[in-house]
Amino acid sequence: MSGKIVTLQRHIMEQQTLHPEASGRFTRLLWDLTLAFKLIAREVNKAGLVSEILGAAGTHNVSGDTVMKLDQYAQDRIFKAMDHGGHLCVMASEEVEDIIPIPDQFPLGHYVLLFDPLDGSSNIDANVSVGTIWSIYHRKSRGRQGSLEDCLRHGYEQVAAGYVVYGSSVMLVYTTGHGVAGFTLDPSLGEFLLSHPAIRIPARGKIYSINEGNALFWDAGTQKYIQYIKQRDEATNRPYSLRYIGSMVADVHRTLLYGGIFLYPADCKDPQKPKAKLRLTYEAHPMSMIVEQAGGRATTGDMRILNLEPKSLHERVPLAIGSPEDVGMYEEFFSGKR
Ligand code: P6P
Repeated sequence: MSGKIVTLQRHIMEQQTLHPEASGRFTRLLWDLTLAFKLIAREVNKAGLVSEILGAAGTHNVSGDTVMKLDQYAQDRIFKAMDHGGHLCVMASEEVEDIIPIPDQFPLGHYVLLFDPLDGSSNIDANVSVGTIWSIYHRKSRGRQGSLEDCLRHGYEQVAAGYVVYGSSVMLVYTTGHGVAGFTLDPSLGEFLLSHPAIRIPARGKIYSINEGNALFWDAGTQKYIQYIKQRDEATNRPYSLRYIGSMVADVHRTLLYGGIFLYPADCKDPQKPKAKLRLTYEAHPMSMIVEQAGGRATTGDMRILNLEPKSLHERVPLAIGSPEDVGMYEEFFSGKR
């Protein structure tokens, strides 16, 4: 292992050389985004103190400041880090109904930022890992301000995607289309240091991750698949183990590193109207770019996630993501071939 210490900033600069057309604006965009992540990490780590000692969100702490809910804080931090840098023409957030224009007093840029500021935040009071997920696109619209058209894109148009998982350590994982790298925050330096230079997902895993509490509402193919991987068969390396955190960033991060499959299928209580939960724009697209760049796959069951183009900002989609052999087998069950 070379003793070379690579900071995220240095890695981003190196990635820039892989994009001859890059002007440095993209690099500075990522640097500004990284500052927001460090500030969010600091607050998330204090969360227990805030809710137990300084008062729960929505109250006032000892210094009289209003204690923001952490997802509001994360939303606010990212907006304030990104609204003035001149990199973006528009933003959109899982926390905000409509697109977020760049304030008139600030310059506009060439990129579009879509993000989920704090995914899994309902777990925060139990000190369960939560995360931030983000996607970057080139703008598509002409004219001054960006528009909804810039935000409703096929997943394969993403220029970059990444997540930060605020867990036992704070890790940032991202791709610009040339593989996947992981960085661990060194709080003493305030720097993300390269800890996983080239993440590759195992071809097949032994872990499945799904909310079994919804089992009665899954489609027949999903039911059959889950039953299959739970049966004992040493020759085919079964049964799989179940791991489910209930925070997508943490569940997908484990799947990326250990292999296996994460699934959030549609709720088919009403077979005529299947209901999905995860957001295409803010969760499925970015995570799918990352996992595909690491050699994995991501599907609705019968469509590649990155081929989908949302009709609305908060569109939801069923998702199966992870090791290529596991996702491929799931698709066979989903389609009824097995
Ligand atoms: P359930 C968190 O609220 C989230 O959007 C994802 O992070 C997570 O995978 C999913 O919902 C958990 O949903 O229904 O299992 O609690």
